[in-house]
Parts: sequence; structure tokens; C-alpha cells
Amino acid sequence: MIEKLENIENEAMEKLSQVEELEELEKLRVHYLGRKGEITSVLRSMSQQPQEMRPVLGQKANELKEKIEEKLKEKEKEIEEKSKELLWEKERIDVTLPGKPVSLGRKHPVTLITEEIKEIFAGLGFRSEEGPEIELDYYNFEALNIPVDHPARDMQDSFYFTPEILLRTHTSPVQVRVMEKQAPQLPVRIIALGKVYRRDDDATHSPMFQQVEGLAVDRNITFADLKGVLLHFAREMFGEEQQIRLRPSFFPFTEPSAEVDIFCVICGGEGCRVCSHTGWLEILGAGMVHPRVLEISGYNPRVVTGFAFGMGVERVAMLKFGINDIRLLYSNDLRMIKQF
Ligand code: 2NL
Repeated sequence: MIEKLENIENEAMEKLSQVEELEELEKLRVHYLGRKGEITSVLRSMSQQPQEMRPVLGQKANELKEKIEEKLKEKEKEIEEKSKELLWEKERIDVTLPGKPVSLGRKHPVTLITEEIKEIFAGLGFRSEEGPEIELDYYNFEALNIPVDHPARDMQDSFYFTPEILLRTHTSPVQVRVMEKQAPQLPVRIIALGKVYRRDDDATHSPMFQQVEGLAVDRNITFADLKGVLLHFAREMFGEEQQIRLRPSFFPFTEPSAEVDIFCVICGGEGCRVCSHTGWLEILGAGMVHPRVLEISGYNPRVVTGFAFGMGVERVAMLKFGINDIRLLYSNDLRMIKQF
């Protein structure tokens, strides 16, 4: 019997030292210490042993049981440590590996031009103003002397919510609101910029585009001031050699009115497809603020005069960057935006 216990011990220690997984370890525990395990059966068969051997055998068997339990515990700890180490090895971060490149966001060409326009006019003392994109008919048309039967008021040309409320078709209502608020205080020197909406959609017209309008109201403002400001703007934006050309035009909110051209920035005045072989490009509309508009907004047209102008930011961006289709600016194609 003693010999049997010694055999069990040798075998158990040998097997236990080779175990590498918790499952195997559990199997061995059951094999030796379980209800039908080897040690258990030795203890159970004690009654068949000679009386005088029982204490010695019992003690030996119990000692072996404890020894195996200890070894099991030790082994379990060892296996757990090892698996933790393996996991750590797998998840370890190698800080010396090169990082994944992060692509930087950048400004849209229309944003770049807007910022440039803002800066040029800030240099002349013009403050930037913004206002609501959903506007009242009053601010968008009526206060600007646009007659009730004007084609711009047509449902076909503007986006209406109700007969009184629409998406603004220009940023002029921002300027009307500023004048209304600060009248009769002088001077007014602002640019109004933001999104405007018209029912248009082709290579040169988008249903949403961005507009910058400028307004100066004070005593003794003349058409010469307007020309000087616009020439300065053209030279800052398109180069110091730039020339401007004014052609007579008509807007209900200015009188007199003009359309303003610059030398074609594509061909330098030689004549090309972009300028229809004229050498000139239209970039903005302008004029002296109509006395009716000044009056409606709270200024006395017998005391003050003003000039105003308006331009499409996309058009300026297209000319400056040589883009021939406005829809490219709003295609959300990264290949496009990455070029600026
Ligand atoms: C264009 C022409 C223009 C104005 C906008 C304006 C604003 C007030 C009073 C008088 Cl509050 N005028 N704005 C004047 C002339 C032309 O825009 O071609 N825009 C894209």
C-alpha cells in the first residue's frame, strides 16, 4: 500500500509538472482528488488494511493529498501568470512604430476668398455684418425699392415659405437691418456676407451661393468714392496692375447703377473663351444708394448719400482659381478641395 502511494506520488508529480493548461490541470485534480480519484480510493480502502498499518497509511495518504493540492495551486498560479504575460505581449503598443498619417482638413476655396474679401474691406474701415437667411419680404424686396411686379419677386425665381417669408435672394436685407438700427447715426460702413438662394442651377448658377455686399452712407459720399474703393479692391484681389471698367446698368435700389469689369485674369485682356473675347470680365454690380432706400431705412436723402455694391463670392473664386463650373465648388469631392 505504501508502495502504491509512492507510485501515485511519483506519477502525480511527473504529470503535474508537465501540465500547461488549466483544463488539463482540472482533469488531474479530479483524477487524484475527485470522489472517485486515486487518493480517495486509497482512503476508502483503509478498512481492508491491517489495523496497525492504518494510522501510518492514513497519515501518508493525507500528506500526499495535501502535497498534490499544493502542487495544483502552484501550477494554477503559474499557468494564469503565463497567460497574462501572453496577452500583454499581444496587446503591447510599440511606440517606435511609425504612426498612421492624419489628413488635415482645409478651407474651402469659397471660404478662402470670403476671408480675403473681408480683410480687404476691413482695411478700408468696413465692418462685417451677418443676418438671417430666412427673411421677410419687407427686408428682401420692399425696403430695397423692388416693385411688387419685379420678376425677382416671382415664385419662379425665389424660394418662398409663405407669401411674406422667403430665403433671402441677396444680402442687402442685412444692410437694411443695420441702417434701420443705427439711423440716423453716421457713418455706415459695412459689408454683409453670407449665403443667398435663387431658383437657378447651371454651370454658372447654383441655387445657393455666397454674396458679399458693401454699403457706405455718410455726408458727401460720391460716385468717385465708389470707383476708388472698387479699384482698390480689384488691385488687392487680382493684382496691382488691375484696371476696372464701369458700364451703365440698372438696379431698383441704386441710381445711377453700374456693372463693373476687370481685365480678364485668364488671358490678361488678349481675349479668350472665358471673357468671350472681350478682354473684360464682369465681377460686380454697384451704384449710388437710391434715395427711397435711404429714406425707408431712416436716413434723410437730402443730407446723406451712399454707395453700394454686390458680388458673388463663387464667381470671384472661379476667376481667381480658374474654375469653369460653379458646381465643382459644391461637389464635395476631396480631389477638388485638396488643391487649395
Ligand atoms: C450684383 C449686384 C448690388 C447692391 C447690390 C445695395 C444694398 C443696399 C442698398 C443699395 Cl442696402 N444697394 N446693394 C447695390 C448694387 C448692386 O449687387 O450683381 N450682385 C451679385
